[in-house]
Amino acid sequence: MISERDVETYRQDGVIVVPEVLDTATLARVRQVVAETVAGAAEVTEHNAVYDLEPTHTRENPRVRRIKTPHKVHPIFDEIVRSKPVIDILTKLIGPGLRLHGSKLNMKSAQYGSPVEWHQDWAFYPHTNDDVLAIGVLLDDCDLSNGPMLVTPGTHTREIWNHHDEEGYFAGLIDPELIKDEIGRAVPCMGKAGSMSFHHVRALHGSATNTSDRPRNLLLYEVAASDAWPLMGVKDFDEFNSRILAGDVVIAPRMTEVPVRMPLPPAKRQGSIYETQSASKKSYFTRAA
Ligand SMILES: O=C(O)CCC(=O)C(=O)O
Repeated sequence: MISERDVETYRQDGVIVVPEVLDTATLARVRQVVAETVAGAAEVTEHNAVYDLEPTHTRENPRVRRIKTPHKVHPIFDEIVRSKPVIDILTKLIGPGLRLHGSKLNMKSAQYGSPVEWHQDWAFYPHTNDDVLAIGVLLDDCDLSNGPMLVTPGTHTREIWNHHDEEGYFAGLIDPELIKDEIGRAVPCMGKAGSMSFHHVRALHGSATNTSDRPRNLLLYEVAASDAWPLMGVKDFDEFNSRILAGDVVIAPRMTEVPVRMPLPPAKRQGSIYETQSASKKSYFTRAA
């Protein structure tokens, strides 16, 4: 599915987009599951274990910003990340031992879908080594108009920027004043529905509000080499190992020299990245009214 040149580009830039990895039948099935899950939001008025809601959500007019941990919501999400084409690509980029760290489905609805401020995923979940990436499965055709994820090539080998606020609490975003140049060099991850982006856990990225009249749903999987262990610890060893995607259980984490800042003390507003970031005044992207 990817060439040696793609692997080289990933090593150099920290991001690649692989066109149309997901077949059309699976894409149709997953869209159906997403539509059914979103319809269920008419039953809720507050964020819960499944839904992160847009600030303007009501039961009459359900507005979902994120489906949390979709691999726990419906088996199709687990099926996709364990499918052969995806494992083949991950093996080339990370190696033969793989573990799912987490998943999320960011829904940027037409006209109001929320932005995600500039950050590095590594600031949220540092590991013992940085053979960790996120897959972004485009569930809709994505171009500049519907809020593509923007990633700055080459930042995956740079510093970990400060993601804390003035009082020292984790804020989940970087002051845009500190990264003006890097923001200017960001490239959009675009493509046809079914394409997948792969971005390194330390790569700087963010994305704007969707002001177009088309949705932009992005299914994200965070995947680590199985010998990369989360520095925040492992609460349930069986559950941890149930997320192995390829290779054996590992109890000897590989330690490398990686720059780390812990996401502690925890964010004032805990929950999804949207909640965490919303406590900060240092936003870059404009929000829909
Ligand atoms: O939805 C997007 O475009 C960006 C997602 C992201 O960076 C995140 O959720 O960590």
